Amino acid sequence: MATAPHATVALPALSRAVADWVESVRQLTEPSAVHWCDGSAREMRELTSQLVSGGELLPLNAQYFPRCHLARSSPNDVARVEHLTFVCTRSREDAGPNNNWMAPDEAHRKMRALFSGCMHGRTLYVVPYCMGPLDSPYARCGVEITDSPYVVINMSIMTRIGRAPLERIARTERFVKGLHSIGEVDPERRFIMHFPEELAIESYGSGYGGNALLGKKCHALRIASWQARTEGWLAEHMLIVGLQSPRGETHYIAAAFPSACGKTNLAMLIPPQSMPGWKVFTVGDDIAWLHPGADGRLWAINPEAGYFGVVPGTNPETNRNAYEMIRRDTLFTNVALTADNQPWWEGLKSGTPVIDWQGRPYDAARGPAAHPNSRFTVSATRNPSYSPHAEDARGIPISALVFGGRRREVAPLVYQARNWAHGVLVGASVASETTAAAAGKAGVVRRDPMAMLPFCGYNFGDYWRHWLEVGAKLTRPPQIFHVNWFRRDAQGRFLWPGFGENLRVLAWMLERAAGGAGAAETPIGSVPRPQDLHTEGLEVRTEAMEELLRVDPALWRREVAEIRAYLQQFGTRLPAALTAELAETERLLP
Ligand code: GTP
Ligand code: SPV
Ligand code: MN
Repeated sequence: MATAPHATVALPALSRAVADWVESVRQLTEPSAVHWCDGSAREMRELTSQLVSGGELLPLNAQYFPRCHLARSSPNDVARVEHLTFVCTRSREDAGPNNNWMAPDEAHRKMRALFSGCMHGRTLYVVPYCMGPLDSPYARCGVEITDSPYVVINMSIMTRIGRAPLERIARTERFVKGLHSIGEVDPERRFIMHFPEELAIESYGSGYGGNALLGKKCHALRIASWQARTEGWLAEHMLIVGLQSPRGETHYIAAAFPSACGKTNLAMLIPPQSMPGWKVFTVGDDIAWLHPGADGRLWAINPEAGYFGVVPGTNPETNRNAYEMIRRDTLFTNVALTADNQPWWEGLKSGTPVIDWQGRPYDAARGPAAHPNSRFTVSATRNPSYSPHAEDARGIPISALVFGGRRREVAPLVYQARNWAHGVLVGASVASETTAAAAGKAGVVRRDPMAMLPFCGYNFGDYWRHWLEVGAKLTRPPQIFHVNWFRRDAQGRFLWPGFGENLRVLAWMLERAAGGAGAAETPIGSVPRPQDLHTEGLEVRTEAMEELLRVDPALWRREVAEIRAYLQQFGTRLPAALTAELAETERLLP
């Protein structure tokens, strides 16, 4: 009898801890089959054709969109559900006023009732995954159990799945346990529960990205932020981008903007023609894990391997990289279709929608053709600007950290914080209009500190303290900035052209970080004067530019009062340094 070669050791035999957990979930959920994912291309091809046969995936026009598919979700399941997302810590205070909280026992009981027998007639998929490059000491592993093949395909694009992560898990037998079932896809029976003290996630009743791809927001932000606090690093809702100047120097920036506020676009921007010699390299578009390095700098890895990006607004003018990237090997969710079966969305600027995102004949009276939160899932390797250092095990060093929001008024185009503690206050004060990425009304301004309101797995007061402590460890800390690409004029038009033109602002930041470039000192920080920015070839009227860079003392006094009221709800957990920085800003305001 021949002995099996190493590579064919059955997956369930690799890790005792994983196998035991899978068995206990099998007994609870009672699936008709169990499939351990090896992550091979063949496995994904087979799964895809199975879904195509079953009508759950529609192949798109193979001439213009080879190997692309469309998935349509239930109309009640199109976005994250923040009101159904909970952090279940032993102490309510540890979750903080920024999270919905439920006692762990109660949450487990509730979820057990939902999961009990929920996989009858379905296949249970075991998806071992690694967040971060497999050879990186900063990477972290988990296993998602799901009964949704759509989730499996997404996870295979968004993370590194299969045998290699399972082998890594087997070395320590430590992993994040993520249990997911789409259940009945009923908003009344839907919960996304996090148990940071147990490294566990339980998600029921939704197949949508952030609710169901558990490696992403649930693990890489909520659970990881908790772990990061105990281990001395940061898990952030940030893109990571490398900028090579015409002199040939490359510097990296990490930027936190709330959901659907421009991370993917900034991460892969195309330099304007009037800025020759600049090159842009994407490291990540949504999540950054930041570690203080032995050299006193802050180092970043992107825990993800793909992009789950907003489709509407993507076109060859706003972002040719993104537009080209999603023409092959891409999974679209909730977009519309043209007569010849090409995907269509608002802001595409060509083609005509014939079928809307719900599969009905398109009728403008019923709203947009593509859902405003329609998404693409695509491998990062498809990105024309993917950085050659994106998978470096130790990460890349960060020169500037940027916070930003979507605000029609108040926040200027860009300003630089006075120092790290002030920068933490600037991050903690981010306000932004809500978007279609989460269920609820869009366009409402709310505080979204560090763009982490929906994603921080613990009390914001403790989180800001942790930010201050990480800063104190850095002898060469990144400079901290705030941006707003979304200022509007009285007619509601954007004052700033955005997209590729944002490079002008990033270039100013890098010059500031290197100790050059001028600025006006204002009560809220350093703001460039028009002459401090690269404006050659920029088509913005002088008055618009002045408005974009204006700091209105009356508006800012009101803003300071609102920030103070917001921060006060964190009571004794609010670090005194933030209160002091806010008082300093107030003192500087005329
Ligand atoms: P998540 O994936 O939800 O975390 O979002 P994101 O921050 O990656 O947002 P994304 O880059 O996908 O942009 C969301 C929307 O904002 C899209 O419709 C873009 O077209 C639009 N957008 C992005 N950058 C800019 C900009 O600089 N100016 C303007 N006006 N719109 C922008
Ligand atoms: C976000 O909402 O910030 C996203 C999309 O990046 S999701 O993964 O669905 O949360
Ligand atoms: Mn996001």
